Amino acid sequence: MDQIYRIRGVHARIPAAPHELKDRVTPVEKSIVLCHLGVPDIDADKWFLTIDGMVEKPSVLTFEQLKQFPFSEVESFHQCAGSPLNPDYPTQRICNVVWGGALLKDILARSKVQPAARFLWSSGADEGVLAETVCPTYMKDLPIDRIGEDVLVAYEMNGKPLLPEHGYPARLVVPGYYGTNSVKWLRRLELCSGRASGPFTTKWYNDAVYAEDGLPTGETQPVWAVAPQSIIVWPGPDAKIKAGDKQEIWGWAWADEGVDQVVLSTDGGSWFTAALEERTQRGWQRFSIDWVAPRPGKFSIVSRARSGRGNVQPLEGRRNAVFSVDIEAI
Ligand SMILES: Nc1nc2c(c(=O)[nH]1)N[C@H]1C(S)=C(S)[C@@H](COP(=O)(O)O)O[C@H]1N2
Ligand SMILES: [Mo]
Repeated sequence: MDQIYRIRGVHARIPAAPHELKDRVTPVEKSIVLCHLGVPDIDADKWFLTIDGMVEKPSVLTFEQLKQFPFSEVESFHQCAGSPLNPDYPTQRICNVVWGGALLKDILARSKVQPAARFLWSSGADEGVLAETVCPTYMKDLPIDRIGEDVLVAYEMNGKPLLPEHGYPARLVVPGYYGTNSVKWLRRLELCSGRASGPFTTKWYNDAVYAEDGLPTGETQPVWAVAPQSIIVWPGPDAKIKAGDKQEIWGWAWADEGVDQVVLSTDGGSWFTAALEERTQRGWQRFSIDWVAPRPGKFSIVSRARSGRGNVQPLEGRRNAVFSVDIEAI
């Protein structure tokens, strides 16, 4: 049967600006939305999920059966890697939400994954054309070792059923990985020995690997784990700041493996270490520092995060380049 669509073609919600992201848990209406091919219209009563490939017992789950698995919630940042056609361009398409649903490992345990399986391929109900490439489905993959504790087949976002544009009735959620890996309107999970074959894992979403000297090595790596990144929430570009008064500069920082340091600069040269909270599950982490604008005039405030593995945000030229906000003290 042909899929019915609410919206055909690429669809996105205008992303909230960093200074609008004051809530720890982003309300759904301020969360990011990115649909490459359209928004399919799916009836939960007719929905089913096929689990096959390198498993002992291929199976099909209905929505009712999905809801019978133990329910888990995971707080996680949720970030779009940006346009696959322009992967190095930095964006701040980010939010932090609470996903609810069944643990993927529980679902797969029933199907008995064969030991030789290395990747999980996941496909959505959507199909269409992106940049003149015919996409018979939206298909992504992830290494089997990643399934671990917190990958979900989610049917709730912030305690409510998913909206159609967020993947209703059920989607994959890979906390800590770029949003592109969290396949919406999930239809099929296939266990395989190699990487997935569609355009979203071969043509797009493979980054150049750079050596220490900043030059490309000629190798590529899948757009999976989220690199360290940060945004300044306050002050925003329109904040009124008085020179000589103490201000709290604050924002959010995140990385797949968590962030262990955030430094800030207000003078284009020296870096100061901000206070940084511990992370909760896979959520973003708040950082803050007190600052006194030494004089009236313009300042560019820059934040730079370091991940638990010691990776630091680049100053420019990559999707996770440092964030800066231009403000004026009076
Ligand atoms: N089936 C399907 N899943 C998808 C997409 C899509 O186009 N089709 N877009 C991906 C991208 S690029 C992102 S950033 C996230 C966005 O999830 P959200 O719209 O719920 O925030 O969904 C991912 N999952
Ligand atoms: Mo995305």
